[in-house]
Amino acid sequence: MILAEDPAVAVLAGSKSDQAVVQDATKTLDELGASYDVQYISAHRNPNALREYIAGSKARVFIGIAGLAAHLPGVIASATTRPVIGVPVGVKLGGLDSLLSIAQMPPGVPVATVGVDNARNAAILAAEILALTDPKIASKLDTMRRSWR
Ligand code: RP5
Repeated sequence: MILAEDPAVAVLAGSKSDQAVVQDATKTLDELGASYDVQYISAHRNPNALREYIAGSKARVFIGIAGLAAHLPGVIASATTRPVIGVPVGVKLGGLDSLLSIAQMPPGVPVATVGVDNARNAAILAAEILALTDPKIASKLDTMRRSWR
């Protein structure tokens, strides 16, 4: 884990039951040299704590991971203009419920949505955003791409 006073990515999940998906994100962020903070805060059960966390965070990108009626990424997007990437978790209905909850945001409040349980893609996309201003992360992304050829 890359320790930093102000982590570049905030990885937020709705429940500890999402932990396996969270770990896919953090493993990839580690691989790409992006610092992050992980918090489990439910948009439904603890909305005030979620808003407080977002207001106090200096993260440049948010990853919101949630299943079922997955409002977490959308609520994060409602509280910040920084980019938000949503990861639907396959809890019921093959994750279609959370996929649609995350992808079908109203105009003006976008959440970049990856596939069901695909937290690795969320981490890569977050790193791509950071790489716009961070050459070290850009170089790690290039190395990762080259390793697939
Ligand atoms: C969502 O509901 C969470 O993100 C999780 O995927 C799902 C179930 O949560 P728990 O009831 O296990 O806390 O809010």
